[in-house]
Amino acid sequence: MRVTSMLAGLAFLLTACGGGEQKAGEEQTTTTSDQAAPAGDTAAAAAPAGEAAPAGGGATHDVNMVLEGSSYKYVPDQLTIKSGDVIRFHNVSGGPHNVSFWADSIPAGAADALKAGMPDQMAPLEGSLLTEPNAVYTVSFAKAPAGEYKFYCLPHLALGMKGKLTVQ
Ligand SMILES: [Cu+2]
Repeated sequence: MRVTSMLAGLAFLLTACGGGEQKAGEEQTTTTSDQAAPAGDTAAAAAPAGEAAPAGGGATHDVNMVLEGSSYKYVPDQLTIKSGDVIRFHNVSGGPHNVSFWADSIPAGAADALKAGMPDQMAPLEGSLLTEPNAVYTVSFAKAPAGEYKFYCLPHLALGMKGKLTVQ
């Protein structure tokens, strides 16, 4: 019974996702202005490379999950990493948050890498919910194929909380 209601909930969320995707145009605008600004974001994303390498030998990147005003977002919501790197998603404010990947918006072979790299999945490609303040969800991109990975927050998908990752 529980499984049935969960699936119904998922179906609803997936439907909601279709509507959210249509906002792509708005995102483009935001992206452009972000790139124009000499924000600290870029430096923060680039800084971890080289130092503080995790066990796997890759770099560690940090992404905050926040509620700013009335908008839920990943900060940064776009980043580029190398295969073998690790991303630490921090529950900063507005949680619970999680990290889910769209099965049709990741490169071929990526699902297997993420299956191994995402702990405590609620469903395939769906990271566990972070309910505790300051909780961290770490995703390993060991053996992750190069390409674009689009991800979203399950509780806040309808509110546009999503991001894009490029693995090199
Ligand atoms: Cu969220």
